[in-house]
Amino acid sequence: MIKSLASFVKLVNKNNVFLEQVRYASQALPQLSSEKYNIHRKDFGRIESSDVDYFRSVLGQDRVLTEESDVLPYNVDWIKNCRGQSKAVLKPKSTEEVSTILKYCNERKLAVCPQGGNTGLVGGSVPVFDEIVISFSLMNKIIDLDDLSGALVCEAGCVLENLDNYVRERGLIMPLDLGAKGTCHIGGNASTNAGGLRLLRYGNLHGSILGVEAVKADGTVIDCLRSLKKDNTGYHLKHLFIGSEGTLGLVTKVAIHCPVLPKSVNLGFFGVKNFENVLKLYKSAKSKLGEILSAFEMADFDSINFTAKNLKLPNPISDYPFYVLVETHGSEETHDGEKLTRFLTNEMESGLILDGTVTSEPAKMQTIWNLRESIAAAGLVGGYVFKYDVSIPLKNYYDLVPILKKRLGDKATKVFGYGHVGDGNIHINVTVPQYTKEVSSMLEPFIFEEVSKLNGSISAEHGIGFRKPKYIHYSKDQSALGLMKDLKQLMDPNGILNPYKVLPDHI
Ligand code: FAD
Ligand code: 2HG
Ligand code: ZN
Repeated sequence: MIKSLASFVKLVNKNNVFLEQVRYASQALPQLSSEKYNIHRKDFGRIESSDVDYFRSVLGQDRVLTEESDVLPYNVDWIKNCRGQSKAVLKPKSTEEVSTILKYCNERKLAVCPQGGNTGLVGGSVPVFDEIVISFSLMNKIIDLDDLSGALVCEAGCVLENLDNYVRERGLIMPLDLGAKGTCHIGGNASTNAGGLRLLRYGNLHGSILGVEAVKADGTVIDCLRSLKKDNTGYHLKHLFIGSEGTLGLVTKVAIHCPVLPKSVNLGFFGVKNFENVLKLYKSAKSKLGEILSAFEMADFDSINFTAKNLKLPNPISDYPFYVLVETHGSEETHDGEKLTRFLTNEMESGLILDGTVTSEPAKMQTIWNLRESIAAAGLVGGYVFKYDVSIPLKNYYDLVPILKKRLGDKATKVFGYGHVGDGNIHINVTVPQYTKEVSSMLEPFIFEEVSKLNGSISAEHGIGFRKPKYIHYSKDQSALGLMKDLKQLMDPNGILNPYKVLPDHI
């Protein structure tokens, strides 16, 4: 049954090729963030040549970048919406160096912006004014892997895909996977509490991360780098650094639990008539596939069609209003095959699945995943894309897409919705020929108000960063914001860590 459903996928695309192509496709630079969003510089020190001399004395000549052309890529975010004005990039190689740099910056009140792979989608990874960029790209050592417990300990600058390749060779996988895996760092993942494609199965990073080492603003190294699954000794401090987007401390090392490499993997890509049927299919997948279900993703027609056309990727099935991607991770091929066959037979007969392809061949699975993972980049080809990563209770999950289409009319090239159904997280992308304040103000705060009315969260994955502090109150109560402010004051009294991000000015 499964084999007879399989259709042929001709082209195999190497992962992340398009990520880089899109990133460097346009030479146009975004307007300075401070001007675009009318931000006022806070009262920080200004970097002087004596500071550069000091940094060079700690890091050496080569690991302090000050040439404008060298610094530029660190000033511009992936989506090309934000541009900072940093004059210096520091590239530490050890925790001790990070600590020394921060102690100095804190004393001089020099603001810093930590940067991992710079794939963040909310402007958090680039400076706004002249914050000094601290890049983790040279802190990329794997420290230890316990293949019995699955605990991996590594430095913050390890690229997620490199870690995944490393642990796979040893019978394990990383507990998270995302389209930016070839570029993003594990430290960036921890700092954003990244979700991704298999959160449904392996949970979020607050669960998978066993411990962290982080450096506070004053240079104090906080050692919470335990590799234990259970450790109830007092406050769970690691959580302060997971998802705080570099505003409470700089993550220098991570201990993370890696699940066992599944022996049997299957991937289905199905055409579905309407969104109601997507939800019915999800319910059925949960009950019929049970513990082997590892991903349940959906994309509407425009998401897939636009991506296939813009990035010249093959769509292995014909056109449908909705697409669903179902993946299983299991340990026994026959057992998984039987379950999958039952699910498919049932849902093809019931009409929930109109057509589709199922495969366990790595190259074919890669082609399907590549199409899904490339949706994020498709909107950047020849234009600009407003991105939202909201979570909404499932019954209203897709409601905002038609509402926004109607609201924007021909002001938008496309409005499409896709995402992690299993996590209640939809990505809404609005593509336009270029960024304009007019479209921006038609979208914001409207979309956040609607999400709030639906009891959702204004950010399910990408965080608050630079772009959303003024909207955080739609998802955080005043009492919680007050505590966030107190924690920030306690851990970073001079406010030098990633200023203008996450916390709104007035709480
Ligand atoms: P950066 O972008 O460099 O930084 C992100 C934030 O973390 C910034 O605020 C930065 O200051 C801070 N930071 C970085 N490193 C450190 C550190 N060591 N210590 C303290 N603070 C630090 N996100 C998802 O959650 N799920 C997805 O499925 C997903 N898919 C994506 C697909 C594409 C194609 C792209 C471009 C992005 C996607 N993202 C996704 C967003 C992004 O990849 C994640 O947020 C990722 O975790 C960022 O990692 P990074 O190393 O690039 O961090
Ligand atoms: C995804 O799930 C990412 O593909 C990116 O979180 C979403 O770019 C986006 O809107
Ligand atoms: Zn996502």
